[in-house]
Amino acid sequence: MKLLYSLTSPYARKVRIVAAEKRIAIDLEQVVLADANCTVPQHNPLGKIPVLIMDDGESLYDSSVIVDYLDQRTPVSHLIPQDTKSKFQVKRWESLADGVCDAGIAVMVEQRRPENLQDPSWINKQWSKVERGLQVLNDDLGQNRFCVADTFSLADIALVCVLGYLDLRFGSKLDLDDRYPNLARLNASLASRPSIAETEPPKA
Ligand SMILES: N[C@@H](CCC(=O)N[C@@H](CS)C(=O)NCC(=O)O)C(=O)O
Repeated sequence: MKLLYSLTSPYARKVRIVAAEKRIAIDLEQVVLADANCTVPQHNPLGKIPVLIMDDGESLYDSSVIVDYLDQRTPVSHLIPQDTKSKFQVKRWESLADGVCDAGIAVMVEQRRPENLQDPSWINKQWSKVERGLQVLNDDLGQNRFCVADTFSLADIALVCVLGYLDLRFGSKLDLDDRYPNLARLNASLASRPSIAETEPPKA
């Protein structure tokens, strides 16, 4: 199996962390989506990463499908709980964390356009999704040790990925420690876990 990814993609990082936690060996191929000859659209018509190319040439996307597949591939340390209630709590955390990523990326893309073409109301709308999403995640986490059912899961992984991405792109604008202290605490406590430390995005 081969994963098409980039070092800064939070969705691809989620897959890399899950593969490491599950001890599933995957070849990694870094891609540059902006390259004219980038092969991603041949494997994912949406032209997005991550894409997992299976040994028979079939491909899987998006990241939530890939992590579900990897989690079911081996019974070793399930990251998506078997119990239905916890399973859908974990999936909701993942959806919200990924949705916050989507909004953060939308802000970054807009801010990279020439200043006179940027739409401040679009930026504000997307940024308010980031802030509302983080607030709900922070409140849901409360003083708990992990996001769901007192156990390390895909929810914690998705959280670490969105926080890593927002830190990379927006740094102190996020004000994580003061505004979302519960998220900051869990993020710090997971930082030295090998699967997480080894996939940290490079500072721009
Ligand atoms: N929902 C998708 C999102 C994937 C995504 O947006 N990836 C970004 C890179 S971080 C991308 O490929 N962007 C290129 C594009 O949107 O054309 C997933 O979870 O895999």
